Amino acid sequence: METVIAGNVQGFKQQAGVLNIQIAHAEAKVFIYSPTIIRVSISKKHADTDGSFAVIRQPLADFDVDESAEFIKINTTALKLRISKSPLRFSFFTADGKPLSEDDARFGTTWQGERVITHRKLYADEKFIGLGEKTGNLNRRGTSYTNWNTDAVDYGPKSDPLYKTFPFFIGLHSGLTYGLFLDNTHKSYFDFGATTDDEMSWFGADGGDLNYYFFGAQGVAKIIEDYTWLTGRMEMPPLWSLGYQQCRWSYMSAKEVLKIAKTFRKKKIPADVVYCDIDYMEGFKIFTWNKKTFADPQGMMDQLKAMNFHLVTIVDPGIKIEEGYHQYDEGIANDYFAKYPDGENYTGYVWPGRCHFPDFFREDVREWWGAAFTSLTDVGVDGFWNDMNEPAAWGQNMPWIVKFGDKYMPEVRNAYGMQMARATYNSTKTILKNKRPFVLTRAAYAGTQRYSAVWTGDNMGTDEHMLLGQRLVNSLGITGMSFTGVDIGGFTSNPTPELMVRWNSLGVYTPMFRNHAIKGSKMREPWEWGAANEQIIKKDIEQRYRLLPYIYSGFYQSALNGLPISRTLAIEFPFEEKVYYERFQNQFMFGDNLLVAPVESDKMNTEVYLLKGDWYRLSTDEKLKGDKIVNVPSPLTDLPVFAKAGAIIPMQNIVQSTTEKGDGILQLHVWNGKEATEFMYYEDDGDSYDYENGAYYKRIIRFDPKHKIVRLLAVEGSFVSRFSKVKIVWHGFETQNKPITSIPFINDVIELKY
Ligand code: MIG
Repeated sequence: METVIAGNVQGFKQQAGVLNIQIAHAEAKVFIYSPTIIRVSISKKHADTDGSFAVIRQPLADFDVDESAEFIKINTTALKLRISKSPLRFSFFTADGKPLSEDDARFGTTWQGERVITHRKLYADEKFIGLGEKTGNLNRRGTSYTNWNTDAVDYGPKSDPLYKTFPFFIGLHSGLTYGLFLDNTHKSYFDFGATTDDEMSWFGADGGDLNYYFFGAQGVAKIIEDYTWLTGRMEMPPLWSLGYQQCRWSYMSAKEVLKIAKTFRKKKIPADVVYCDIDYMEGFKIFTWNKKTFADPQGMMDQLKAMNFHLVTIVDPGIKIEEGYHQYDEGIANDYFAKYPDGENYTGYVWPGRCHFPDFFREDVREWWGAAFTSLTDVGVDGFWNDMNEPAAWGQNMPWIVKFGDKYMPEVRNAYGMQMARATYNSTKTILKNKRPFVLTRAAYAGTQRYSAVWTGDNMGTDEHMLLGQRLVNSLGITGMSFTGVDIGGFTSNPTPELMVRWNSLGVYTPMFRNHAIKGSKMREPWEWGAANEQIIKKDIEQRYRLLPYIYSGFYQSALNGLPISRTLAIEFPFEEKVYYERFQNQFMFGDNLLVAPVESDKMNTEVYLLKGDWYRLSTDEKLKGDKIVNVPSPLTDLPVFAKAGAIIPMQNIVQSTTEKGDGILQLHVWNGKEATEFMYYEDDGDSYDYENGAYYKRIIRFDPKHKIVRLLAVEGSFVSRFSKVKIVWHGFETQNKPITSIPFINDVIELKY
């Protein structure tokens, strides 16, 4: 096999917002999307149409290009791109000339057949974070990864690849930050100096264009903001989906589903969601209900609704080959399935037996398939779970000659799950009219945050997996996926009672709080662990419900600027070494104000790295000095969680579900601190799209220690808060304020002196 190295520039021309550069074997195109985002696409042959599953923005119409003897030069207000001509190499600098990322001078971009790789210089102190759902350490330096969406059942703390593809990472060196998104759905590769004598990093794909977006904003949060500007942000999720979710493979009958829901209510353990895994269907046929065990779905749904429960049902891609089955007949009649090159429908075995697979890359197929959700929505289902969409079939090795749309499987495999989630989301959004659907998908590609939440697949019931899961969640957050969760308790094995309790307490601080277990495992519900453990689990779930006003405001931030809910400490402190220590790398900020330290179930004391500033243990108000490592008790009843000095955290009273209105009092918890702080409080009806037309309630809350005042600024938006009173709860103030009083939660400025 010949290796071709990108050679000298033979000519270049600029037209309508794109710079075209010719070399002997290929061409490069350069586009500018914003002062901090430059796109480079290098290809032996660019396609005529320039499509992307991920990107939702257009490049600028025009920009200036300069030339010198050695370079083609592009400057934005934030970035300098220097393209060397002999040979073609790309180097990015800050506006004041500091190197951010440079092609390896020797190799730049190379081809071996269709495989295309770009080699980059590795800086001595360079660290890498990102790539979404990838195992390993927070700092990915010295490791390598492959993107190839896989049904990774039995994955371990080092397995790769898993279910999802997010070819986006952030590089950190010399006090500088940059991001790089390789928008290519082929099997792709990222090597962060794994085996290159610390000389270079490299990335590329088995085919397609070496098409990347370079982000030059300074600050990790700003890069995430730019990345999610480019690829989109999540919409506000339905509030009910932020409550506690109880799942299992499977609750086998309507009777069992109802029994589970009733038990939550009887035991007064808050919950919002119960799931139906594959066994609710007739012979695993998608969009059917089992006639015996789920004989009266409407009756079941009515009872669930009366108990304020929502139901989420699973749908897999595989359509059973069976004449007389509606989806099969229509799919055949209209030619909606993925094909072999000779036009035959591809067949694979999954749960239903022999199956065909909808070609979700076609709009007509997405619409056809999506319209069938009425079989679920008609009875009142409003949550939809997409599984097996890597796509997976028994044997896990779909032939490479299967065709989706006008492309073969290897070219687009990594986007199949995303297209299924897109079909699910768009159609259920239409069907449910002005109600927000909840969509959860296992496979995903960059941009999936626009359609769906994700969970991290089939993990195990071990401490190691609990900590790994937290890293996966934190890392997914870097790549725009804010609504994420893991199977709490571990999917494929039984956790010890201690681990179940600990993991549940961590679930409180996970964007999606879902307990799920494999068929054949021990029952997993909160009351299955003995009376004492049940009380701890219940108390933790109650804590989740108390925090919902804070959590919902966090989701709003995410919808607004892409900042995740669970944030690795590297977002705020990318150059603080301790953040990357193995013993601290799982720590994260949950929203603006809470630092959470995940810890194994058998450790009753743990070391926590507190960032600079002062902190208060959430459970005790004990004050701790930051910028140091502290050893704190970590009993199963008290996960180490700390509020930042100056934290403003809105809470509510305990309710049994998000449908319950509660006592109408917003509890505003404020922790004393030396510096002024601000919190953006956000509320809306929690289940419609009216917020897009101004029906929200938003106000800034300021803590001003200099003037000893907490000020709630005037309200923005037309929504009437569901709280009628506000009660300030002071933490760590010397003169403990007069007894806590509730005052009217009016729309005008509210001032509270202390
Ligand atoms: O072949 O639907 O990851 O959450 O419970 C297994 C049954 C299929 C895999 C999912 C898991 C789900 C299970 N599914």
